[in-house]
Amino acid sequence: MNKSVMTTLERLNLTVEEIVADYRLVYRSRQVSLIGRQEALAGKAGFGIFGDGKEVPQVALAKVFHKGDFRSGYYRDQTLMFALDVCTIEAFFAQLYANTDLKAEPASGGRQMNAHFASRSLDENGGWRDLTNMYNTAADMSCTGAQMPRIAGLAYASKLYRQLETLQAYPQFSNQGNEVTFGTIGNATCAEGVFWETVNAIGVLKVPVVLSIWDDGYGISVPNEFQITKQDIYAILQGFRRENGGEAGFDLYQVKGWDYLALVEVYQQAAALARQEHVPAIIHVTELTQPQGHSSSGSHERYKSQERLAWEAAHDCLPRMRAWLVETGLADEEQLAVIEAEEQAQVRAIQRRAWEAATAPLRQEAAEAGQLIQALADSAGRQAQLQDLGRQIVEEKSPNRKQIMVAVQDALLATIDEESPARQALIAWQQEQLTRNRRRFGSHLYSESPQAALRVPAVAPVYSPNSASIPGHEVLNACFDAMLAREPHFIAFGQDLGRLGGVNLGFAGLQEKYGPLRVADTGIRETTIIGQAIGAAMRGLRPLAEIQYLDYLLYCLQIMSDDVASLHYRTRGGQKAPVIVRTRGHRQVGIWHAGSPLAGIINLLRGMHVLVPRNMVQAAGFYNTLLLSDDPALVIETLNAYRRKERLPDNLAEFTVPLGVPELLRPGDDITLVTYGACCPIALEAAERLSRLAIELEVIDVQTLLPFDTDGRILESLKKTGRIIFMDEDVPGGATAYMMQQVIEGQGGYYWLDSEPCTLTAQAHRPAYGVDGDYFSKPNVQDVMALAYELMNEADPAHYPPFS
Ligand SMILES: Cc1ncc(C[n+]2csc(CCOP(=O)(O)OP(=O)(O)O)c2C)c(N)n1
Repeated sequence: MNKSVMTTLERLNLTVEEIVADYRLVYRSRQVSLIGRQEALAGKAGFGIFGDGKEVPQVALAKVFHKGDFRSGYYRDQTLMFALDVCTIEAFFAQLYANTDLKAEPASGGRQMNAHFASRSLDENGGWRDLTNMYNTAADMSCTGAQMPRIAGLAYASKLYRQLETLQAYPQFSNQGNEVTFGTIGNATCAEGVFWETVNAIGVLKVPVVLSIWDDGYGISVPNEFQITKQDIYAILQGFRRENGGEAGFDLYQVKGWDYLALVEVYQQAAALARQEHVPAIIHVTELTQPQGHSSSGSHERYKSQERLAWEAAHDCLPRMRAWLVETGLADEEQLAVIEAEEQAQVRAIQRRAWEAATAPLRQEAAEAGQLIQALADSAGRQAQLQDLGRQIVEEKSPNRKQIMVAVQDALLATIDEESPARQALIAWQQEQLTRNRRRFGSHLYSESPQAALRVPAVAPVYSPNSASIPGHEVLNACFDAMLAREPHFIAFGQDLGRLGGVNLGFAGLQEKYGPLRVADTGIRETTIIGQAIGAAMRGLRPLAEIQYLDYLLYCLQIMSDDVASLHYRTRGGQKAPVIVRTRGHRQVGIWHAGSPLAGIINLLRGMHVLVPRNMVQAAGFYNTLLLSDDPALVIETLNAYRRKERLPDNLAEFTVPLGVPELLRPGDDITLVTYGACCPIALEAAERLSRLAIELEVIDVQTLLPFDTDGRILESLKKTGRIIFMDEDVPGGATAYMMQQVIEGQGGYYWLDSEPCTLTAQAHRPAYGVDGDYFSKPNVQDVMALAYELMNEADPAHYPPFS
């Protein structure tokens, strides 16, 4: 063996066996890609995406990935996942075939496309496993760049676990903050804003991240020329470089993706500094290729030139590593040929096993359905038609559940006028399968653990003659103080939250009391404020992330929707991020301080709870509930309640407000008015005035939009009144339409209506500035009165003659 190679191996602490084993893995991973693509193109998978051309840097990365570390990456990382055994090859194929057996496909139970990796942080009961004893991978998403924001938080957790004395008592989450977060991203995705926002946040937070950019020159068909200024991400990242071993900034590395030894060296250096000194690093891995093109959706010959294709063939990291092994004498042709033959055979055998495992249960279900349909044919009039249906489903080579359910329904429709035990048996089987499939594809949208928010016991507030009346912001301040005091994992951050204590002073004085790590300021970076919370929560912390105003939630709605809200669902209960997002809105003035885009929010955030407390005592009760629960939630405080005085409950730290339970604010017999948040005082004032006109409004505060009135209390009110108005400050057809659907359709309110159900909303435009702008943009007391009166006039014109 070449002497200089030997010296390098010694320096890097590498053995020849290890290198050959790495080559074996690189080759194996390539086989997975080749066979996987064939399987997808043969129609055995809906879609296939693979990590070919990116194998060698990933075996180098795997060497420095320790237990307790986290990966937040994307669909090209199969080799890293195989190296760490986070994903076995059998599990990779199971995911390709959408196998819904969680044991076979532990990342998502068949819910995610292939190459969407996830380790299981939670046990079967939703409790945390020892994260320091496993290789962790935050669950992948298909949206490019979505893996970035949470990197800031995953790494931030290491900083807190290292620096906060009180957290040393929780060793299942961290070994003194020694964990590194490894991010991966494609070159083209570096054109997205979320990349830059995250890089900046990591630099500001000074947290241990090693971020790899896999640069293969393209984003599907679009070359770097159209993606990145100067076509060179490394050049434009230079401003982030740490100067002369200083404190601020990143260490930047550039290395060729086929150069095994150089890669090992770079990863060793970067990971050691990140681990020991929390210095972040960016590694630009260049000259990577994509031998099979982007995915199974098309071929890259359509958009890459002959020259480029020839260049890729010459730089493909697999043959280059092979040639290097032979040239340096680390391995010989014969030895490599044996390895390759073994791997070809093994991967093929594993693929076949995975296909059998994925399809056998479906054939079994098809056989059961076929037999039941056959039995129905024997007892029914339309024998030939049913026999055909039964035979077709049984003979289907790789049936899916959709085909089975279609056949069962067709059989039931064909025998609609018959009554027989065979038909009853088929109906029973259909119902059982529907229940199973709903769970198979629908479970874990919310926590199902003993800490689920809906399981937190309600504890009523206690008042005594001594209970003080204080402004709303002081109520919250006392609440947050108590939360910080009793729960060491609870941390809070946001714009102006630290030194100032928040724009409405909810955290005033708490940074001084609990220190700048537990109550922290952040930059103006809504997406990565949420990312910081997601990552921290995935590592056992309990972050409250503040978004200064509701109107700015749109900046981070994407990541809340794609990551937080879907996390528990897309891992089928394997991961959770119990983030509390706090914001405030509704009742200030102007287009961007008084909006209420609730329908957008609740429709995008299924998987989170959305709470809309009308005052700060209710808000405090919700925060107490959330801290006891492991569900993520958004709390929207109402802007005009900070200065209003409220009585402080004596049991401020213990009382809880249950989710999904509306509160009756004022009883009445004539019309039910359903509302929430800042509309509550408006509804109450209108009710007071209407009472003088002999119209009694029953005012109900729903309090939480997600979940919505879980016990059907609004229906009980509607049964009494027969008339209902849904009111809020969203646009027409917004969250009022949702509330109407929940009550009229969901609770069966339709059957109790004496008048048409109404909505009272803001105008379709944004709220105009000023008192009058607000008055004519939002529903006001006079609007409520006019609508309520109109309903009564229609019902009883003699008693309620038209007044205008
Ligand atoms: C937000 C978003 N936009 C577009 C896509 C479609 N898409 C999937 S992969 C991809 C290209 C990504 O290129 P790059 O980041 O260089 O990674 P590579 O696939 O080359 O490894 C695109 C445009 C997506 N998944 N998500």
